[in-house]
Amino acid sequence: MSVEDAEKLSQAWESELARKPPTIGVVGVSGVGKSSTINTMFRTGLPISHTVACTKEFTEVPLRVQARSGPGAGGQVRLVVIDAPGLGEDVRRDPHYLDMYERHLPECDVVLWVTAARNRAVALEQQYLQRFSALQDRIVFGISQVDLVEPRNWKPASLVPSREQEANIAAIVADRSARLSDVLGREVRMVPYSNYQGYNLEWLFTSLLESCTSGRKWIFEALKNFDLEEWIATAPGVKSEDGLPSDSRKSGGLFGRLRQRSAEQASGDGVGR
Ligand SMILES: Nc1nc2c(ncn2[C@@H]2O[C@H](COP(=O)(O)OP(=O)(O)OP(=O)(O)O)[C@@H](O)[C@H]2O)c(=O)[nH]1
Ligand SMILES: [Mg+2]
Repeated sequence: MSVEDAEKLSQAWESELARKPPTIGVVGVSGVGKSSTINTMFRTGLPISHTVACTKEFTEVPLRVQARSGPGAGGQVRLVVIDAPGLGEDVRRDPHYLDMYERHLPECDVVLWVTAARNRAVALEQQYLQRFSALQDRIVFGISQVDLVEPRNWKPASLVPSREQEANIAAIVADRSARLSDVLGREVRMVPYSNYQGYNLEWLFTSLLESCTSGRKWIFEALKNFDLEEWIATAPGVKSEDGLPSDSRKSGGLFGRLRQRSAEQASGDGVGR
């Protein structure tokens, strides 16, 4: 690429980012761990609850990173993650939440639809997904809380599930994917992950970056140039509604776990996915 072409690309990148930063929406039914996922991936402090439905509004979380490479090298790159209220919380609230989803989801370049590993009743999710089928090509599916899959014998400090859990997680992924594929009429791939164990978060994040299908795909492509460790959350820290410490602090965030994983793999302890 000539110097002039590189300069043009850099200007196009900057003006598109200034017009609208890459935007990822995190959605799904109440309690699956949407806010926790954002907290763990990006070290934010969004309120979470261990007991009752928590997020009530679409909440924009601005993130930024110092770009070291790619078309915007040297500049600041912005990314917006949007935390959504949980669907299915209450029959009286659902119409209002669904209106919000209809208004906000089209603004997202990519949508992470979170389901929980131990929930095998998917009729409600199937209905919601049918309603948003026009947006389905931008949806990435995550199955959260896989640390709770039976026989719940995740070895302390291990970065991967036990063999028995791994087999059950595979069965869950196969079952949920088949049932969502059936209603959406396309093959649905799902990423099993755990915020508590920092498991598969990097795979989830990469899937998000790879799933932008609109004319803004090139912006997401360029984001892949950045080292994941460079992402820095700018949102202020907030404690959970119950006053318990945020999971992100407990696990050290995605990047703390990545560092730990590299160290373990280097010493031969890690088992790849
Ligand atoms: N075991 C386990 N629990 C998790 C995980 N991620 C989140 N949780 C728990 O799931 C519960 C709900 O988490 P939230 O992040 O508030 O869920 P949410 O989807 O944002 O809920 P709403 O805001 O009500 O829609 C909390 O008790 C979290 O600690 C995980 O990876 N493993
Ligand atoms: Mg929430």
